[in-house]
Amino acid sequence: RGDNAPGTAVITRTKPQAKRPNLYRVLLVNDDYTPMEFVVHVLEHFFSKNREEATQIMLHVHQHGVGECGIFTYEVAETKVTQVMDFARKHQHPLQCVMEKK
Ligand code: NFA
Repeated sequence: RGDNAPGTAVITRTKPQAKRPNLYRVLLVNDDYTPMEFVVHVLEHFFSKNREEATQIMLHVHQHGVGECGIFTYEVAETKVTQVMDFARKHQHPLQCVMEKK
């Protein structure tokens, strides 16, 4: 009762499980108006960078036009982008944060 009939096993998995998630790069985009200190604060607060790392990334974005803040799964990357865009808008800065498939 409740068991499978003799000789009828249930196959639950056929492939070895190796499901790595798709990863997304989150980027900051340079502009002429957002204060450098604001960008450093964003990198510290939303991307857990220390002051030194945050300053390096901010300067990279300032000099090259774009720079990487981190690599995340889709859901986490989307959350970061939304948080940064909301925070920038709230402070009336034009800072842009985007994500791209890695
Ligand atoms: N370019 C901005 C400035 O000179 C600083 C900045 C850096 C803005 C990185 C956006 C991203 N105030």
